[in-house]
Amino acid sequence: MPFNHRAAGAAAFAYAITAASGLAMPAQALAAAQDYRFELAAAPVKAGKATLIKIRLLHLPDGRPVSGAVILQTKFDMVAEGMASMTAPAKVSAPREPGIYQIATEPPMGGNWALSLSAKVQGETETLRGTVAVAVPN
Ligand SMILES: [Cu+2]
Repeated sequence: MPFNHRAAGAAAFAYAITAASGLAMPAQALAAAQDYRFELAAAPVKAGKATLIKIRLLHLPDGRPVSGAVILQTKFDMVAEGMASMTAPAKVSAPREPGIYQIATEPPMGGNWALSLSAKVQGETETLRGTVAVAVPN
């Protein structure tokens, strides 16, 4: 049945195009990432030494902290002060409080830093992304 075969192929192709452009995504999935926010829970203590940044992940519709998220990527830099090349390590360490994520770092200087994160939350298909302003004391 060559005709049916071709029709099925065309339909699959059309679906692939729509999915790639994002139009096939359910409205729920589009809203999901916007339902979350990363917030600073505790700032680093001092520049020039090993310190912890604590980040809280909030589910905005109910205001609850979200536990069990997997932090995929972190980036800690001074782009906000025009120092894009100044970065510091930002290593995820084991969480100790529900909904709080600990990032170990050692910023070489004080000032306005930004911590960018991406994370996966159970039950959400979209990857969450956020940037948190972090003031580092000298
Ligand atoms: Cu700097």
